[in-house]
Amino acid sequence: MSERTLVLIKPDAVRRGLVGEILGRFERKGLTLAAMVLRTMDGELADRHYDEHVDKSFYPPLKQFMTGGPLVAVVLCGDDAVAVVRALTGSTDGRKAAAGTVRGDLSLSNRENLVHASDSPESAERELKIWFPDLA
Ligand code: FUP
Repeated sequence: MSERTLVLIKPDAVRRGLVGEILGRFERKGLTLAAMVLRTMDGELADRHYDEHVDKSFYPPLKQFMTGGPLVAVVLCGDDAVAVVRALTGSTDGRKAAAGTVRGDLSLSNRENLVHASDSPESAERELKIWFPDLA
């Protein structure tokens, strides 16, 4: 069933020149772009986006990282897009993520892990409203 999901290509990926590499993996899989913007998160947006994490001990350095430079926010569409994008992204810690995934191939960090991807269709709808409120 066709779905939409939110992907953030994080500031480390922009800094390292990996936006094309990462976006290309999703495009080659067959997912299609529905929206895309280069944007720097402010603290308020970070707190909304990471609502479930704001009280965690790792949140202050995560917030500093995520607000520290521009990122690329993308809406991707396709069959089971949420699960497919999560599979291509890999597990959170780049040191442990499987080879063949974005994080497994390109990240050596549990924080600077290149990509955010919505973890459920419900999260995707919540996050899409935050990042692309005008998208139909
Ligand atoms: P994920 O769904 O894989 O992006 O991971 P989580 O929602 O669990 O975590 C969100 C972000 O918090 C991760 F992408 C990186 C950061 N994080 C840390 O910095 N330290 C941790 O111990 C766990 C997560």
